[in-house]
Amino acid sequence: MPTPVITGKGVFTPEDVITNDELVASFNAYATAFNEAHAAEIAAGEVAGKPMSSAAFITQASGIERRHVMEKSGVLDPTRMAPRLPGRADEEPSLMAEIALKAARPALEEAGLAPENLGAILCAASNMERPYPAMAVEIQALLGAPGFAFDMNVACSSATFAIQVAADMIRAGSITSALIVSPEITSGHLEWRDRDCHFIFGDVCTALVIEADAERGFAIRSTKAATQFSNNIRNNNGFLRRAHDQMDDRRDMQFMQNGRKVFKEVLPLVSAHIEAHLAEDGTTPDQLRRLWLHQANKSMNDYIGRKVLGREPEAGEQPNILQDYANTSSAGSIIAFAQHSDDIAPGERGLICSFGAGYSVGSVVVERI
Ligand code: CO8
Repeated sequence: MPTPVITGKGVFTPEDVITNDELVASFNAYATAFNEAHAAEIAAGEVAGKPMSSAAFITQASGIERRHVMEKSGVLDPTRMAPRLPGRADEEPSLMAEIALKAARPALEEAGLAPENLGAILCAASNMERPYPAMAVEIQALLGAPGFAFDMNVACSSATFAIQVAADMIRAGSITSALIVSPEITSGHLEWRDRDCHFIFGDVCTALVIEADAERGFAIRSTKAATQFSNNIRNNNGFLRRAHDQMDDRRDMQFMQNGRKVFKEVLPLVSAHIEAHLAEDGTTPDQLRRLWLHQANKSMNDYIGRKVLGREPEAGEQPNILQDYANTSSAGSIIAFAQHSDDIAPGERGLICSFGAGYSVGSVVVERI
């Protein structure tokens, strides 16, 4: 059976950066204007006043210090609070396809693989720019790749689940190589007017190339995927929207979560998942040189690192990138892997793990060749 090997990694990072201070200044200007405009209703108890946000809270509660976005002026405009991303004609490349290419090209270059030799392309992300035609098929056309391509969405676990799918196809012999791209334009579906979540997300695109029996890279020893239904992270936008009686823009058409419940429920789920996966793989925690964890919250990662390793993780053993990128959904653990794996020596092992809406947990044990 062929061994799937990660041979190329790519990260496209948008130029625009929003610091916590900039974000909070814009939110507080919006909240102040809202409170002034609704002063009478707020005083009568008919409308809830908007409490102010705080940069100190954001850093302490999440570890996030800044985030990259595709377009910051619209997000920071207190009268708009959404990115300015003009619509495109059908003849033009879609925005997600465009950034997918910017991550895919360096990944293919590192792999030394021409797009004409790709077997499959998976676009794995938490939201697609449109339902169809699949983003992945457009990316395939722009790259000039043969074979087949499809989209998949398992929210934050999209990339690790895609690694499992690609690795299984390579082991089964139906393809000999795959490109996985995760273009996450979270700024489009985050409610920037909600203090509880306005700081959480950022935009990015990651790419991985996986090939059969390559002689360099990271061999995929095993993968494990699991899901368990929960309403605690939810977005109710969808194609039945215009069929519902209430057709206006509701809050639940954007990202919604009960963050505290997610925090409490997902931690034991993930720790148990990783422990079971390592046991099935025959890898002991002390054989893991590095953990590339999902990037949602620093305290969550500290907890998972301690639980999996059975001790305090040493510096560099469990790198975080969330301070610079915030939560980039499915791309987070892949950014950590792409930016913190070059020093892993042949024979050393590591674990990529993502978790989030669904709930979903995906993990991958890799070994440097
Ligand atoms: N500034 C000041 N105070 C605030 C702010 C703020 N910005 N926000 C909340 N507060 C207040 C709250 O109102 C609350 O006040 P009170 O005690 O008076 O009620 C207090 O601070 C504490 O609030 P929380 O209990 O909510 O604070 P936490 O310590 O729990 O921290 C976190 C909040 C950081 C959100 C934390 O709960 C967390 O990280 N949870 C895990 C979240 C997570 O991992 N979610 C995964 C989501 S990602 C995913 O699955 C992908 C979805 C698809 C992508 C969508 C893209 C948009």
